[in-house]
Amino acid sequence: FVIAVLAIVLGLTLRQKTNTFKTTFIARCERFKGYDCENIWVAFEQAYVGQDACNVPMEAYDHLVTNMGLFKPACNRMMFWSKTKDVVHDFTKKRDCFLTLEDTILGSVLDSLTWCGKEGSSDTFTTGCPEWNYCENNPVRSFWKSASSAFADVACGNVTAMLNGSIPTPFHPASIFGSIEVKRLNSTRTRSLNVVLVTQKNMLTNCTNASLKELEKALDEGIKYNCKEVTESQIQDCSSNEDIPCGACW
Ligand code: N1C
Repeated sequence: FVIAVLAIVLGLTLRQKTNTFKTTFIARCERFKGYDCENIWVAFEQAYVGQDACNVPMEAYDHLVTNMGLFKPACNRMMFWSKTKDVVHDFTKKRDCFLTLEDTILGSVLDSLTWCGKEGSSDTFTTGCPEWNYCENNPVRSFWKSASSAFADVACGNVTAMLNGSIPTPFHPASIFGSIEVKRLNSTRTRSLNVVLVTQKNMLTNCTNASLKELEKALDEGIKYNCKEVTESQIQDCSSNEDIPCGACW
């Protein structure tokens, strides 16, 4: 009897977890008008539910990411980033100059969430899921790889990337930006990649950094490369001053 009660309580706790996660998913999704969020949830959940949490490849999200029309190109306004999440989103929250993956419906819904499934269970778990580096094919990492691919595939015109000038190697080939997005930029759609190297007062790196030469080399031939060192305070000034036109921020 005690075991039965425990099993029911545990069952309800797990059910609760799925519901809390799903509630967050649907609530965030509904901030975007004109989408069927229940339908998006079903397509999302089928990627990892019932699967081993280290055995969800990025292709598991193909249906969600490629068949549902959730990524629309915004030529000349696309913004990529690596190791600059806070600066970038502080800026994009306040100004309408650029579009990041987190401004699209899927990126916005799943930003900073953790989820996984378990073999033999139809629940979504939010604890006990593998860390980012614990195994390659975990549901969270595979999702960001998949969504980033789709986002880079629609990039067009002049695209921007904010990289971190306060670390020794601003461009990491193994990051999502380096391993997925840069490789998928296509010269028939994308004219240039403009790196904004975000620096602090005590600048550690500048545009001559060796890792940035690697970035330039990794680009599809025909895509122009530019790099500019911009201080964090310059970016913040532009965030808080609507009178500065987007094109004059740096
Ligand atoms: O590995 P990264 O950066 O180079 O990935 C950033 C790159 C961006 O251009 C985005 O388009 O890839 C996309 N992306 C996200 O949008 C995103 N949102 C939240 C990649 N990762 C994202 N996250 C989380 O940030 C993710 O769960 C992981 O933990 C970090 C990766 O950030 P990074 O190493 O700074």
